[in-house]
Amino acid sequence: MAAPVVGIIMGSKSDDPTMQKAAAILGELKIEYDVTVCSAHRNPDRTAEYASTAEAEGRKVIIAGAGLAAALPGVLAAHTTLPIIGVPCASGALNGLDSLYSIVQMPPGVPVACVGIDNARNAAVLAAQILALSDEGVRERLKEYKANQ
Ligand code: RP5
Repeated sequence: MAAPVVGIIMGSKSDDPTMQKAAAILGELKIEYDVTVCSAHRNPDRTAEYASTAEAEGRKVIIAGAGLAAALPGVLAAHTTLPIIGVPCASGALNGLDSLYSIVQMPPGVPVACVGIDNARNAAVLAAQILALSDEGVRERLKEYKANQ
């Protein structure tokens, strides 16, 4: 069975309250998604497998949230050419600045889109904008969403 077009993945269950904001927007825009908890550091093999199989499974965009030394979006990007949108999650002593820098400072040739700290909502809107390039229904719902905010 095909996977939903958007995969939301996060490094820990503790990121869920932040990442639910992305899920809510995708639901509002009637975009299919699923949610996975998988840490780049604690579950490295499963993370690589998730990214390596994502395109063949039918995914089109991945939204990846992580805190602290947030390797998850970058590790996913290392294993797929699908667009990855990283969400730096605020936690720990540096309150998300560490995650922001980890996600945004990718080496040349392996980009990851990065939204603001805890701004999972923008990650969902950006994912919708990517899908809207080839999906007229999403494009129309997105226009309405943006006009009404
Ligand atoms: C990161 O470490 C996770 O993304 C989370 O933001 C942070 C803390 O994880 P827990 O110790 O709460 O599981 O990998």
